Amino acid sequence: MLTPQSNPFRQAIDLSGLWEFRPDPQDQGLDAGWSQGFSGRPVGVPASWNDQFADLRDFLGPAWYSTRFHRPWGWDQRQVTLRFASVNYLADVWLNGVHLGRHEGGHLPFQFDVTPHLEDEDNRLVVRVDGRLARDRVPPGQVEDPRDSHQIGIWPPATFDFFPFCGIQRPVHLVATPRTSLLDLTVTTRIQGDTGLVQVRVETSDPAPALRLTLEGHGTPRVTEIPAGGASAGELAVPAARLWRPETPHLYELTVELLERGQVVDRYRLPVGIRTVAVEGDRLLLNGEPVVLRGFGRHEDFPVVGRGFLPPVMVKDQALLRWIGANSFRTSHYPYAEEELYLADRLGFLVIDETPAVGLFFQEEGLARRLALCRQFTQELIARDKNHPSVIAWSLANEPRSLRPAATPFFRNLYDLARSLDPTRPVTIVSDLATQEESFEFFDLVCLNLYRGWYQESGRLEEGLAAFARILDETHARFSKPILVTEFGADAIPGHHALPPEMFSEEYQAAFIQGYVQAMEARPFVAGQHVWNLCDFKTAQGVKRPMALNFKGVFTRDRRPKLAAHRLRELWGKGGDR
Ligand code: GCB
Repeated sequence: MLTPQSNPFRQAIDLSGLWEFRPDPQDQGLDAGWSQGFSGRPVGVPASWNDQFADLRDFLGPAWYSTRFHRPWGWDQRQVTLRFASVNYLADVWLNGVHLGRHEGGHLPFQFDVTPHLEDEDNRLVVRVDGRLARDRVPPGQVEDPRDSHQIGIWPPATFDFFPFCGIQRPVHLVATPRTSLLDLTVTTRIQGDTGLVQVRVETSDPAPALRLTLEGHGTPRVTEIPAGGASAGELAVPAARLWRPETPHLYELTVELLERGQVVDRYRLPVGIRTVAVEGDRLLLNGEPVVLRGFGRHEDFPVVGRGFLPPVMVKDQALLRWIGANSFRTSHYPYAEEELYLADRLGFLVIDETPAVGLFFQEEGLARRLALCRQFTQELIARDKNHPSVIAWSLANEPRSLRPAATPFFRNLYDLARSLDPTRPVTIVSDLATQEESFEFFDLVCLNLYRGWYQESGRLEEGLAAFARILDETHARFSKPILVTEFGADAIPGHHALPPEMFSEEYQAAFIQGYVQAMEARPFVAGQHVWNLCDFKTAQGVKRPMALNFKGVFTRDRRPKLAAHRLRELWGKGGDR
């Protein structure tokens, strides 16, 4: 699916701003005809609603949004699509009283063809959003059996450790395209000697039109013309290619043009990084060379906007990653805004891109539905992010409660789907079960979350570190694959100091992280060190989360460094490689 773009052939209009909003705790809006339009209280879009209104922090829906817009001049001859970049969790959309459809799942885009429904003036757009937590949703909520959830007794009753923010959280665009247009592009790259090979597959609204592909960025532009009736695919060879890698994230620019009678009728531009990713034995290879990911698990989380789209925070966070010497992050525990990935492409961060499947459990009841949702999310994620050089692996779940027998076939199903959709990237899940996670037999990477010396061996860091080292060695012995430690960390309340270090002090967090990094540096099969978390973040309320915050950030929620941030910067030699 293409990210909206404006040029002389296609235009995107952002509908962000102040919309009308009505909570619907009795679920009466549908019967009361709110789908036809209504006025309520003003709400900022895009953003979560929870932190905008003191009376609605823990309210998860349903709630209604509406806005009005005019059709731009000249658009009556165009194909018009309405695109939502993310609505959490369940969205029903009406335009001028017509139900356009429904989308389930936050953090992934969906769109509707609205060409037949548009009026010249005063178009009424209405969205009903339901963010309630339920056992048959993904991520699930209301799971009370401790065998199936780490999160018991918190409020709201999420089955995951971050606040269940909801609403229209990313931009809503109206996109006008020509009647015959480019629908999708798939770019893959290979390296042969010093030549980069860029393969481009093009999907168009009419089958097999004429196309022109142009790749610019270094040396002579490469151009390929594909005649009408052809394969809608082409390959561009780039001699002496500049490869994309964290230290020098070189981007070429691909222009795809759709031609009718020799005239350009549609155009789309895409940054392209020439690079390969592979797993060989227990090493992860980027462009054929072993690579070690150093970085963080993160969250989209900021005061007032909640999980809302906020470009300055993206820029700030990637600047902090650069400052500290990181080269990587994971989009824990859901896909991040597309802009975050375009930025990572430019700045050279290696991204593990994760679906919203956090807190999965495997009781038979509702399992088929949860699998269908996970398949949908995997498809939508790969469709959205397949062209980013920064994305080097797909993560299909975080910390599933996999000890029930249904877990392994569930993940085999998802693994096969992901590999069939994208054979070019490793596929994994992130687990806290180490050797007991049977699915690591077939996943390409072993991603572990470990908190020994925190949740276990609490306050006894030396014993925790010994347990950590033992688990690394045992897991390596069992699976012989690259191990990425995708989470390790300790809460530190900013300004709390202790000598000797004690839990929740900045010293304990810094010592914990230092001990873990040293243990991983000593093991060449550890291909990734992701500290949990870059920043403190909002959670549900519960006895483990004072101030409803997770304090494992090495930066505070307002992005100030703790002691551990300075310690990491020294340990990671500000970007230096081993
Ligand atoms: C985990 C989870 C993460 C939590 C973290 C913690 O294993 O994956 O979502 O926030 O532990 O701090 O407990």
